[in-house]
Amino acid sequence: MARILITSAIPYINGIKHLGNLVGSQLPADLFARFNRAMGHEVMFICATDEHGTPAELAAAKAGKPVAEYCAEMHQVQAEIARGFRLSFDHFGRSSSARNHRLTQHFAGKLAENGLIREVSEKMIFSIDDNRFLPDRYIEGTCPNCGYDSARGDQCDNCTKQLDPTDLINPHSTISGSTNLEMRETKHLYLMQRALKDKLEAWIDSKTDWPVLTTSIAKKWLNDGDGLQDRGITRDLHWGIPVMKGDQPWPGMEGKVFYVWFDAPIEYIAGTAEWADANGLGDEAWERWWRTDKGAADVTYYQFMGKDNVPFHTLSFPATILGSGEPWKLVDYLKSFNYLNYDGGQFSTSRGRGVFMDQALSILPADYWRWWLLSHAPESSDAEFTWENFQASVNKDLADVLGNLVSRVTKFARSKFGEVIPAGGSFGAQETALIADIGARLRDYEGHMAAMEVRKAAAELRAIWVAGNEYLQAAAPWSVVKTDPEQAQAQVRLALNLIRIYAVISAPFIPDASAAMMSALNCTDWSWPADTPAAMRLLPPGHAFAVPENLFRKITDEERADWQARFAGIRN
Ligand code: B3M
Ligand code: ZN
Repeated sequence: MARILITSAIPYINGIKHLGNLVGSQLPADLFARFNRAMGHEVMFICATDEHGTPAELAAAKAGKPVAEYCAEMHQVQAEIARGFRLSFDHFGRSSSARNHRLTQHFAGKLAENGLIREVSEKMIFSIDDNRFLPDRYIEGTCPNCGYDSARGDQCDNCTKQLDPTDLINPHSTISGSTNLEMRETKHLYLMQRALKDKLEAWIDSKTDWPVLTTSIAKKWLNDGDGLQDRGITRDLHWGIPVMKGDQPWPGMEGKVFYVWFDAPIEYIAGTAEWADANGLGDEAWERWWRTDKGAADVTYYQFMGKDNVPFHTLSFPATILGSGEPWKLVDYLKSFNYLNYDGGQFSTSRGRGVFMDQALSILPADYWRWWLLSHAPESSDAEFTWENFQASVNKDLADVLGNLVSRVTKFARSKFGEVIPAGGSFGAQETALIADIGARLRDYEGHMAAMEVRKAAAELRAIWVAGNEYLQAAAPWSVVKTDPEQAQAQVRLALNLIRIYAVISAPFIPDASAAMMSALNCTDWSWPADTPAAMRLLPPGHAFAVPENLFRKITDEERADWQARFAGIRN
């Protein structure tokens, strides 16, 4: 049994995420967590809301609420939606937690002790009309790297380059739109990433099994142009983690907070501590996941995120960890995703274009979305959501292939042999061939799942469903029953066992449908079909079952057209 630590990028608190956000981190992380639990591994799966910084302040101001209240409410909203999508976090934490305050201040203190923090008196952009400094998202302008005209003060969304507000060309305030800006003196802390460059490079070079997308982005920012920059890790904001050196005040830093991207990844650790607190466990319970000197040496740590978050996870956060000089766990495997586009354009939170998580659940159950999103995950390139494709996948894969098999088999079995697994006959050549085929495909499926090849895993799972349909088509128990009812009983017995196998192996993708299949089979044995021939005989003759409700319904053309119109823009 392996020990597997999984974190998903923690979504910003400033509103409900769209399906592109979901498929870029939380959903594939959940797939992987569920698979590893099913394989019998010990899993810790952590996510949280990312509550600090300008995104939170701006959204709270827009909602007319104090920022702490806004964050508390939005955390509940996001937690509820996560439950709706069946995201199986062991803990869904908050980066504003006391645990994260303490840990973030701890890391800053260690970095300072190790000589990796310098204080810089610098001129920052001050908005005269807004009477405040304009860090990060309070300022927008043209990206000096790619020319994109809505680059933010901390990062360009177009080319992913990490920026400082002063890098922007033609900057303006996002509060007032004002360009009446001046440079004013203020003091900030910088993390000396340059000093860690060799260590970071050696570490990244050691990751030969990482996806190309991940390492190419990491190396790009490590070596391109002016190379790795020291990063400002403090801000002139009110909302955030107060700048402290461990539990000591930091002279000259009064009234300032840490930069949101400094504290957000630390929340992965803090979130695990929150999990321990919530379960009444001591520090050793979370430290054994994170401290290699306290039991985490045998943990394998996987991170999931969209490509825009890769620089922060391959450079900034590892710089914090390595620079601390303490034995914290570094990520072992970083799975990153391209973007999911929406119907010929981009998903846009600001313009309300595309489907947002709450809206998705109000139209159809989680499994429909989970299946489409995962089977079309933007792995090797950007992917596109279209309603036509969604309708076709749901109707074909879920309703026709899987749903139909379950309903056909259970109904036929009930009508001919009653609601128990029939005892007659024995498996012949066709059944043996199917068992061998499913067994081989299962090993492929496990391989893809373990390698986080999400699309390939989905394709193999679908192929396993199809193989069952093809077997039924060829075996035709509905004809055989007329001439050789014993043989038909054996076929039905196999098919009912196949449904249990489908339930178990499909659960990481479509957990609700799997639960419905298991409950119809009156079965609580979720054991993974490692031994396929044995798994095909697991439900014994005489075992009672029931015909389930239809697992999936089809999406009609009218619905598709209606939804297409409804989600074209401007969320209201
Ligand atoms: N909140 C950005 C995002 O939601 C950011 C991720 C933080 S991961 C530590 O895409
Ligand atoms: Zn750019």
